[in-house]
This record gives sequence, C-alpha cells and structure tokens, in this order.
Amino acid sequence: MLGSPPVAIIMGSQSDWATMRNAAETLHALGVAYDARIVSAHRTPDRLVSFAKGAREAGFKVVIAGAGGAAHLPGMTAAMTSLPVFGVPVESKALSGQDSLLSIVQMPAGIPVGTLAIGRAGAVNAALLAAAVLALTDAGLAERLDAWRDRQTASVGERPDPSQA
Ligand code: RP5
Repeated sequence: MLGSPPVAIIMGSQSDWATMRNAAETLHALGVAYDARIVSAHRTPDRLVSFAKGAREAGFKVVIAGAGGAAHLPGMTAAMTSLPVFGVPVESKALSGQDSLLSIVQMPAGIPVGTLAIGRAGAVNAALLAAAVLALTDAGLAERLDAWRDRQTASVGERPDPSQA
C-alpha cells in the first residue's frame, strides 16, 4: 500500500513520546509529514515484524526509532528493512540512557543503525538527518532546511545575557 508519509517515527512505549515528540515537532517545523507509532520489540513483536517488513512498500523513506533500556527496536527494525534507520536512545531511569545508547549503537557489521545522542538532542537530530536524506531529492525541503539553520544561527547571541540562568 502506497501513500504513507515519508518518515515513520516509531517508539517502544508511550513513555518514549516525551522524547520522540521532539523529532515530530522538528519534522513539522520543516514541513515533513510523518506517522508516529508505538511499536515495541518486546511487547508487540508481531507489530514490529509487520511494520518493518512492510515499511518500504508502505511508502516510507526513512525510519526514526526511539527506545530505552534494552533498546532492540532500532536494530530489529534495521534487520527487516533496508530503509535508513536512525536510532534515538531514550534516557532511561535506571542508567540515564547509557543502556539505551549501547544497545542501539553496537550493531554488527552489515545491519546499520545511524545512532544519535541520548534524549532530546538525539530526537531533534534524527529528524534533521531524516530531512537531509529527503532533501537530496526535494529542492524545496533543502531550502527549508537551510532556512531552519539560518534561524538557529540568528538566534545565538554574541554575549551571554546576565539576566538568564
Ligand atoms: C522500552 O522500555 C521503551 O522503549 C521504553 O523506553 C522502556 C520503558 O517502557 P515503559 O515501561 O515505560 O513502557 O521498551
């Protein structure tokens, strides 16, 4: 079935949304459509297989996958699709996301997951990378991405504001 938005944002749990919404908001700001879904490698394994094996045929171009703890979602997704997969380590309570990071980043040669930073920074940057991939064949998006960076640059003051913490 064709017609899905270009980016799928998947996450292992509702509790991951607080982090992954940063990816969604960044894509929205860039005018990139996405579909956000809960897909747990452990609690809904059949949903994972169905999503990952059908992702390309569904019309997705890039997958952003966030998970915490024993974070197998990005890697298992990458094992079942050759679409680009960007992994976002969600900050876990027990180990501050170091478990998530190591679970996602240490993929064996042959099945890549582009692994981002722990937490919000990783979610925002996963969205920016997804947009950069799509911008290779979308001149309008490339312009919006450049404009986004220009706004970011313009927002950085030259000196610290003593009134701000
Ligand atoms: C992982 O377990 C999820 O990605 C989440 O980060 C973590 C905790 O999930 P909940 O117990 O909050 O549902 O599968």
